[in-house]
Amino acid sequence: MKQKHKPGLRAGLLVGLLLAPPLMALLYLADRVLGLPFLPFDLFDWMARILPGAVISFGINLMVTIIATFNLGETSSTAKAAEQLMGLGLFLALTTAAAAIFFALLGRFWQRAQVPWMAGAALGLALALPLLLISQSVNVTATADPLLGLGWVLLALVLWGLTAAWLYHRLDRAPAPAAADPPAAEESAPAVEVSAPPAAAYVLDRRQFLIRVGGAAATITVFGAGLGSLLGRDEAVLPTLVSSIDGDDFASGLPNAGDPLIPAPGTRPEYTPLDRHYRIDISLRPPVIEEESWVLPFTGLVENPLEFTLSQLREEFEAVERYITISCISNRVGGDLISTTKWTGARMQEVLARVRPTSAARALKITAGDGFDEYLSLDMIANDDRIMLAYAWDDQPLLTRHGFPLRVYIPDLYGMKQPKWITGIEAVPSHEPGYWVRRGWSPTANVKPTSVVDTVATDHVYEEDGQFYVPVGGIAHSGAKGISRVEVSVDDGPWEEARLRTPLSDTTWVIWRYDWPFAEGSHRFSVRCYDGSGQLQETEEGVQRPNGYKDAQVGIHSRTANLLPLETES
Ligand SMILES: Nc1nc2c(c(=O)[nH]1)N[C@H]1C(S)=C(S)[C@@H](COP(=O)(O)O)O[C@H]1N2
Ligand SMILES: [Mo]
Repeated sequence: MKQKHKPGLRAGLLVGLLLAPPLMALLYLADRVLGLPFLPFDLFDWMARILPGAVISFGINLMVTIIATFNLGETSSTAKAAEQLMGLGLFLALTTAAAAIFFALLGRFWQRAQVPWMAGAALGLALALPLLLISQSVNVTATADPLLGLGWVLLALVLWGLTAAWLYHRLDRAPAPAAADPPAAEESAPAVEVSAPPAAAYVLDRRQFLIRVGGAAATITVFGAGLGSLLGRDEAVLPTLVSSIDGDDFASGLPNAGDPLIPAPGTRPEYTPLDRHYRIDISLRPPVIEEESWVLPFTGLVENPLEFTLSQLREEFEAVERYITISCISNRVGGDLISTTKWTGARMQEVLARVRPTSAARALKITAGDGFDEYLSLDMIANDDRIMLAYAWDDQPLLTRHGFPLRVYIPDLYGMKQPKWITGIEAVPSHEPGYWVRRGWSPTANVKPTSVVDTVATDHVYEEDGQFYVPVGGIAHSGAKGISRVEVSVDDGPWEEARLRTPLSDTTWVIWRYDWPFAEGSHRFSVRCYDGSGQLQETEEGVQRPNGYKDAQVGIHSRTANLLPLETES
């Protein structure tokens, strides 16, 4: 047997890397099957709460840019997946660093021949305690008894610590790799030799032993994660009744079905299918709220504080239906963080009439199941009967990710002002900055007019009276201000008026279409819009930041298309 060093920092790193995936897989399995907390996501969500607004907005911007630049797919789901990966990476880094430090300390201070069990348990506890506090403060998905969650986290991490201690001991006792062994032969050995008698493990050298541990870790990971995703239940999305309006595939049933203007082929669906509605929120997974245990307390400066159940909100108030486009303030010009669906809910004015705010009340503080909050001024409510507490989207109860059981709608504001998963409303004496405003975003968050070229339908060129045309089209949106005019410019030529389709409502986007007299070659199509009051959209590219706060991106959207020569009949 050769001279060898005690396992140290490097061995600890390796062991940490090997142990993290099975630990995460088991946590995931328990999360999916028993509703226990999933620490990696909690860790990420907690970081997102405590990091300064500037760091968060830089991160969001960078991610949205990367997704757009590399065309990685639909922004909100891609971003969510990327964040979830970051959560796993963060947890892996944390536990690996802990294991490395643990090994380094043992290498210096543990001289005995026994397994350092106590030290391992202490390591597990040292990690479990802060993680429990973190989970306690941000977790909104665990449905199991909190006591069970506490026990499970302690158990899982102490087991992890004990495993690290045992591995330390085994690596310490194992012979160093024999110089004569050809390393290639070792590396190609199967990871798990199931049939090998356990006693043989003791004569394995460090490298062989670690390969076995890696095999076992991989098995547990695949088993845990696989079983977790198999057994976990996902939310069913009923098919959207009225779906895409896209060229010939023209939907009826929408309020503007009779409008003669057919969108240019390739224009996004005027009514977003529910499973394609963008989604943005502050947690890696949406809070799980059970209808049976949910009530809406309406308290604070009111003469008649009440608690509403969901069925009371549905039955005791007129059900208002409205087609609505909402957009995220982080949407880029031409981005996909904007969608349209039909909302159903109770008028906030009517609900207020029941609780009767006192004369001292100025605003409503709306709190949400994920720790999000926003303020809504009573003046605004008094002036706008469209503000609603919505419980249905697309004629079905809100999906969990879109705010079940209740969310608010406030016309003309970006999504950041409109809490989902409402858990309480309180009348308060003053309007305060809400969640995103405290992190530096616009205190007003009024939607800015924006227009997008969705399509230059080069494969739908048609002839009329001896002239060829290419259909160009897209959307224009301005919150609740309406769109009065859309103009298109080709190759920086004059702005020409586009035709507008009647919108689904005065709170949705407008579909526009412009049929351009065909000319061969590469051409750039740009669009701009005017809101309902005739105000031209902002045309300079960038983010408008009066007073230093962060606001939506603005600017002209363009799309370049290469128009091939038409085949002419001879
Ligand atoms: N409780 C809660 N409500 C929230 C958010 C959130 O993180 N938590 N995000 C807001 C933001 S930034 C946007 S853009 C909209 C998006 O709504 P959607 O995900 O249903 O499309 O929800 C808003 N309401
Ligand atoms: Mo947003």
